[in-house]
Amino acid sequence: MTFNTAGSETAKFLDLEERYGAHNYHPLPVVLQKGSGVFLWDVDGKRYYDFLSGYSAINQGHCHPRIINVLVDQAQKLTLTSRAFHNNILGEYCEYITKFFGYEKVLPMNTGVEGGETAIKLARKWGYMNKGIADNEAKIIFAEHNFWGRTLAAISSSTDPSSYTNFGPYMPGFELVPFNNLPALEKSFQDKNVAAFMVEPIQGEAGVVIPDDNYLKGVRDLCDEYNVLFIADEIQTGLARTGKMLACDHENVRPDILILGKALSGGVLPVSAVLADDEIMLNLKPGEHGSTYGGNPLACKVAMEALQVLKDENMAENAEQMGELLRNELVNINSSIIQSVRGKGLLNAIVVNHPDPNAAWNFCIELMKNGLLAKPTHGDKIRFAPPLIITKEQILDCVEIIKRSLKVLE
Ligand code: IF1
Repeated sequence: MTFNTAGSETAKFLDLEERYGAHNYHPLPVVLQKGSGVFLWDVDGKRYYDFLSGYSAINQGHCHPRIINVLVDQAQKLTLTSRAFHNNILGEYCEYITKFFGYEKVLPMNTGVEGGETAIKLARKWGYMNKGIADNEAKIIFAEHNFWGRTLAAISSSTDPSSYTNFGPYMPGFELVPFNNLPALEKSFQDKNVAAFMVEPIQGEAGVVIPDDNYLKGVRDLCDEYNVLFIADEIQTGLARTGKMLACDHENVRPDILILGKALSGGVLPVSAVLADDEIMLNLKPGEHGSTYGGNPLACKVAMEALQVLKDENMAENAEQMGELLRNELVNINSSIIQSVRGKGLLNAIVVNHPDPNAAWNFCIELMKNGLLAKPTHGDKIRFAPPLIITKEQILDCVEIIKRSLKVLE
């Protein structure tokens, strides 16, 4: 890695991680120590715009004062009881989040991938109990280039070799169809053992891939026609990121199972949730699913405040407007290096067009030097996803940083 860290504390921290931490990531060489709103500060006190937002966990902005207040307040009272006992916050949270999203029940978990695992268990059990699928025959359909985490089940549905290679054997009962392809989906539904189709409304890890208008409506119709559950993974697209509270709201579509994570805690602690109606959720009996931390009072309090903040501060509307502005400004740069700009709300990506395969990485290093943090994915794509509280003035400031940084590639 070529980045001059002389005279700063940065090298010391990079070295510690390198020496004692597993090498399962390749971060930008920046060491952060503080965050507030749309900004991050490194160990030398340099300020950056955050254009990743913890992979969309920080929709509400870093250390949102209302969320942090609730966190600190509840942390001084009660943090964890396990589900062996009741706590005085869980019930209130269940009522709050089910009414917020319009489902009969919620199952609280911690990470996004656990939400995905939970949804698949629910779909399989519904397949056996409600659809009449024979024992151990249930199938779940996924879209190619899906990403829902890194557990053994999640990598078993992956089409990305770096996710699955050398980690087999894989989970049976998973099948793939192309994303944004309703005829292929309908073909897969001819199999009576299909219990569910699990899909991201916009594919995040794949590089912010937006399906055609009415794709989600089409998925909803096919699922109804063939008695297949529609599982929406809104872990990344949800919670105002794309300009609506849920990305499915753009098409007024209601999934049978909704998975939420990331910004459900505003980036404060891992909180995920699976929402469904009784017909699906009540198949789960005591002892059949759960987790030590799922539904803990600290997480429940934080999640309620994180959701309420999104609503009170109209973050969906701001995401819609600022996203529009950002994409227009990026398109207007008219640089041959930016091959395309795409996105919805503040979930955006650019595709870099340059003969050097390291161009996107080098561009991100230059952005970093100029005070903006973004990360390349799949070599040539860069996600631009700031916190949803970003202002017009800040977006325009960021566009100037992007313009200035492009010069390094020219
Ligand atoms: C990492 C990307 C983002 C997700 C969707 C479930 C999960 C994720 C749609 C699992 C997680 C992450 C995790 C993060 C990188 C990342 C990511 F680069 F892979 F594509 F966000 F854009 N469903 N997404 O996007 O949630 O268990 O991690 O809480 O470093 O692995 P989790």
